Parts: sequence; structure tokens; C-alpha cells
Amino acid sequence: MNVFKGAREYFPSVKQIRYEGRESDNPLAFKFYDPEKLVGGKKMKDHLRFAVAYWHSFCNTGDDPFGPGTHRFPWASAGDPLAQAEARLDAAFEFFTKLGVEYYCFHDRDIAPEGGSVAESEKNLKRLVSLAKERQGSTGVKLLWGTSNLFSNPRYMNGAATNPDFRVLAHAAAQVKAMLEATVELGGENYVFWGGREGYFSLLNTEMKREVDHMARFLAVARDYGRSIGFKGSYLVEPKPMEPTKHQYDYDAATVIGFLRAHGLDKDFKLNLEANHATLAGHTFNHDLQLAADAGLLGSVDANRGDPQNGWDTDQFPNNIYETAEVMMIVLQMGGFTSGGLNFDAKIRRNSTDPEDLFLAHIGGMDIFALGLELAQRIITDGRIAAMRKARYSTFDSGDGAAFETGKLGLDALAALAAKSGEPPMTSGKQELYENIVNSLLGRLR
Ligand code: XLS
Ligand code: CA
Ligand code: CA
Repeated sequence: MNVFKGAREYFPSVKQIRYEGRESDNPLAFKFYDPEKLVGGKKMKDHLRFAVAYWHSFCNTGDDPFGPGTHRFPWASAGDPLAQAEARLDAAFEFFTKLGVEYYCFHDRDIAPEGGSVAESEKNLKRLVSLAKERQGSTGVKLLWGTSNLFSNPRYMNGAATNPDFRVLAHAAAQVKAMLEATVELGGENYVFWGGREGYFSLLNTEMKREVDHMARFLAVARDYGRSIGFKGSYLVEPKPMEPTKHQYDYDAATVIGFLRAHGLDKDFKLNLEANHATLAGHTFNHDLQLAADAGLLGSVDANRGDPQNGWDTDQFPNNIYETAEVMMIVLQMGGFTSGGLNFDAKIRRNSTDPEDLFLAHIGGMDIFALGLELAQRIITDGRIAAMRKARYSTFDSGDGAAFETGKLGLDALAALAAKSGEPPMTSGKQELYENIVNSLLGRLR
């Protein structure tokens, strides 16, 4: 990958980030992420497929309900909104290439400003897409996924595809059409639908079934259009239980899997799962990932974390080895990502205001995922956990248990077996032993 050189250098104090190993004290170096290192016969970078989220890294100024932004972006002084967008694109490619990530993700409105009409917005998007294409070509950076922002403009305050006003839905369609074209143009490997305001606040004014049916129809027409213009990648739906709406239709992995199947969309759509959304839904992240993987529908991951004391979407960078190891175990066991990857849908804190902080945040996230990958591979190679888990279910492997699994025993036959065999033995679940094995393998990582 070539370091991008635009007209101006936006992060002059940061040079190319390299792997220096675990003894390094250099904050601007990887301690564990060694892109070329083979783990289970595959390069780390190909397991992890890291992506930078354009919106958090280059658009979010750090404003919150109590005060304005604190992040002073140097490209904000570049001139009118289009000139700023061009300068921001240069800064972004400088960042991707200095960090050494191969992928990025963006919403239409992150990369190009909305215009005064559908036509003007499309023109702005096309202009920035052509520049992004050039930069992708000269650096080798690729687009993991594209998406449309169907939640910021006030017109979407009652939803986009689930808006009670058809005219708003049509506007959402115009955005998705243009952004699908942009994603195809840039060779994007996935297209994401996050239902930003697809939900409701009160059932008194809402026809829920009708709105959900509209959402399914909208996804189907988007799918058909994308395929008609040559999009070969995966369509992904991203669940989130709440925020901004009180009830969001794409609540969690289980809800989205049921929705896709009920509407015949599960052949083309998979899931993009975010850690902080799973925890907001009251699950662990690995719960949602395992559900999707079991359904054959785990597409991609938004790698971040929430705050256990907060009930909202804090979108922090990941830093929990147990969580990243469990993510990577699920990814390894499904045979690795195909079109998906690990997108850092995470933002630096409002008071992290040095230009290098964005690098430090990504370095931390990449390192903890590299370590999680190594631990996951160790757990799998060690084999004790898998063997213990398999043994827990061994009564279903043969005899009457196997006959039940294959549908050969009815309820009366099961009752007769219970009467004959008497009280079953108490079998320990051994959770503490499983956890201790994970810790001992963590300690052995070198
Ligand atoms: C917001 C979502 C959003 C999607 C893309 O909470 O995470 O950023 O990933 O629209
Ligand atoms: Ca996300
Ligand atoms: Ca989030």
C-alpha cells in the first residue's frame, strides 16, 4: 500500500505506523498487529480485514447535547462544503495509508455534502466518488461497504422506508439508488442498511405492520436495482434496538433473522453486527454473532464497545481481550469473513483532541483484535473447550438421543424412556473450568 500524498499533509507528526512487537514503547506502533504474520495458515490482515469508519473519524466533531464540537479538523478551513469534502477525502486517505488499513466505509453524506435538490446531491456525490476512485487506485485501499444516511436530514424524522408519508420514502429511494451506483463504481464489497429511524415512538399514531411491510418492500427493490447495475456483493442489515427511535424494527440479530426469513430476503441479505448495539439490546456481542453465524447470515462486524454504566451508544474503540477473542472464535469457526470485515464504528472521546489520538485509538483497536485472533486460534488448536462442550451433548450422539434428534421418537416414547431410566445424574456445567482454560491460554500467548 502506498502512503497517500495530497497537496497538503494533514497528519505531519505521524509517519507510517509499523509493527514493532510487544516490547515496543512507541505509542505510534503496533505491538500485536503484525499484518503479514500467519495465524492458522492465514495472514492476520486477511483474517481481520480492518476498515475505518469515515463518519466517526472525519465527520464527527465531538459535539454532544451539552456543547459544540471540540475536534478542530484542518480540512474545515478549505473553503465551501465541496472544497472541504475534497480536502477531507485527502486527509482520510492519508490516514488510511499511514495506519495501513486496507478498507474504509462511508455514508453518502459523509463523503459529499447534500445539495439543494436530488440532482445536486447526486452531482456532489459523483464528484467525490470519482476522486475516491482515483485515490483507491493509487493506494490500494478498498471500500468494505457503502451506505446511505437516511436519518440526519429532518425529512426523515418519522423514518425513511417506514415513513408514513410515501413522498419521504421516495426520497430515501433516490439516495439509496445513487449510493448503490457509487458503491458499484468503487467496487464496494457490501452495502449496509442500518434502519436509523425505522421504528416508532408511539403506537397511537403508528401502523406497525404496514411500516414493516414497507421496509421489506424497500429492501427488495433496492436489492433488485443493485443487482441490475452489477452489484455482486452482500447486502447487510444492521440491527439496533433503540436510539434514535424508542422502538427500532431491526431490534437485534434474532429479530432481523426472523424478518429476513419472513419476507424471503435471507438469500441476499446478511447481518452487519455491532458490539454496542447487541449490548444495548441486553445481549452480549457474541450472543448476536453466534445467532447470525448459526443462521449462515453473519456478514460483517462493526467493531466497537459500549460502556457498562451507560444505557446509550457510546461507540468506543474495543479494548476487551475476552470480547475480541470470542468474536474471532466465531469468525474462525465459520471459516472466516467472505465479503465482510471489522469496521471500527467507533469514535475518539470528545476530550481526545490531539491529531494523533485518532491513530492511537485505531492502533489500540487493531492490537486488541490481533491479540483476540491469536487467543481464539489457541483455544481452537488447544481443543479442550471444544471437546468438553461436545461431551456435554454426547447423550444425543447415539442411541435414544440420536433417535430423538432424527425425529424417530415421539412424546410417548420419550416419557416411557424416562420412566424406565429413572432420575438422570447431576452433570456439572463447569463454567469456571472453561473460563480458567481461556485464562491459562491467554497467559501462554507469546
Ligand atoms: C449507528 C450505526 C451506523 C451504521 C451505519 O448507530 O452504527 O453508524 O453502522 O449507518
Ligand atoms: Ca454501526
Ligand atoms: Ca453505534
